[in-house]
Amino acid sequence: PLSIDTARFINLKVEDLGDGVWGVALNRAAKRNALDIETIEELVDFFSIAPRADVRAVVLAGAGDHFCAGLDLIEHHDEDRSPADFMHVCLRWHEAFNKMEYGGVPIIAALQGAVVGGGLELASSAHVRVMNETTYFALPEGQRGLFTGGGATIRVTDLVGKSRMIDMMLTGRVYQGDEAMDVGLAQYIVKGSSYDAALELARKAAQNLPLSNFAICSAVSHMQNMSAMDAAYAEAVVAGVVNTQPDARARLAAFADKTAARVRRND
Ligand code: 1HE
Repeated sequence: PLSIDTARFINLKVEDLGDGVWGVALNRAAKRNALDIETIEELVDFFSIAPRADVRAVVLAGAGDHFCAGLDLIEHHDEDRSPADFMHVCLRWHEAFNKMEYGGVPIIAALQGAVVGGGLELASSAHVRVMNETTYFALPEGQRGLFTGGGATIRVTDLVGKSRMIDMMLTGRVYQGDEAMDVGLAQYIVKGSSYDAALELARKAAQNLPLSNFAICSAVSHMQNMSAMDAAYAEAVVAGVVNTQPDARARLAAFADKTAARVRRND
């Protein structure tokens, strides 16, 4: 496996949290974790290495009171970019976010405060989103004279559906609390620390076999881009590999000899 040199990250705080769980936190609280070029490059870096570095799950977080304010508007203003320049910026965002969504390493996002614009694009590239009472979601691009460029047209639309996506962009609608849950922006809402809750989920996911997690956090996304026929075929092929992995035999044996936990309803 590759090793991860945590010291080389500047805008990200990268930490080994033990048992294969890693923390990746946007670390520019003073700028509300706005996504500048350097931060995106560091995300590309980390998520290029993670699948080959025995990373079994990631908690994706933001330092301070807000998860992420989206595109660094000051950098964008100062750079006064050409269309081609900004296209290439967006392509780097896609590089980072595709590596997250398709990389096969479970990513649990811990959300607090603003999850807006590109911040929502980043959050929607994670596999699980945990919010709390402070979390709010919006796409302010329309109001700023901008458009989404980091995959929101695909991933946020997947989460909330086309009509809600267009409404968010047109009117700047803010979703928070149970309503945000109901429309699909997050899968968990907790009182207090979304980080602690996300870490607990990451620790749980990290106990699965890595090859199972690879399939879950890569194949499902790939299959969405396929025809139903191709997806069914790909599913059979993936299951052929995953469901016969030698490491699964001990888990199957534990079920057979009745030592494995049974699936029960919640109390
Ligand atoms: C920033 C950014 C930023 C804050 N780029 N510097 N995204 C937005 O339209 C969201 C813009 N930000 C906000 O609405 C607010 O800043 C927040 C709700 C996130 C936080 O509010 P608040 O009152 O806590 O902070 P603040 O006083 O507004 O900002 C604190 C500092 O963070 C300040 O810098 P300072 O040097 O003056 O202290 C802000 O300039 C800085 N800051 N947000 C740069 N976004 C690939 S296309 C994607 C398109 C988009 O993402 S559009 C995103 C739009």
